[in-house]
Amino acid sequence: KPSIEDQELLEKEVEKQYQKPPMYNVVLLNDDYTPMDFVIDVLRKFFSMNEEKATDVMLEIHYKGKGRCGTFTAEVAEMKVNQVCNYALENQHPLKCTMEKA
Ligand code: TYC
Repeated sequence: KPSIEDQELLEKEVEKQYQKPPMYNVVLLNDDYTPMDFVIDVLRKFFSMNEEKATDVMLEIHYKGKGRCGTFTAEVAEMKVNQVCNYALENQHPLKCTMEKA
């Protein structure tokens, strides 16, 4: 039979889980046409990366096929994906951006 202390610990764990919202990675996909500088621009503009970090992430996407731009709640991740998709469309680049459960 679990002790009172054990039960209290368990309740605290359950409570913590309810307070944690599900998180999502915003992911950029590689393609053959989007200029590297444009991807760096996107990472700096929408994900607040400095030049060095943005270049690292861009190259990771370029060589590995995809890369994580950041991790957010569902609402914020959706907003980032929309912003990036619209910006790519406006500039006529085929850059693809999606979100996946973290
Ligand atoms: N592969 C592109 C090129 O060689 C660069 C690129 C990087 C494109 C990342 C998309 O998400 C991307 N110009």
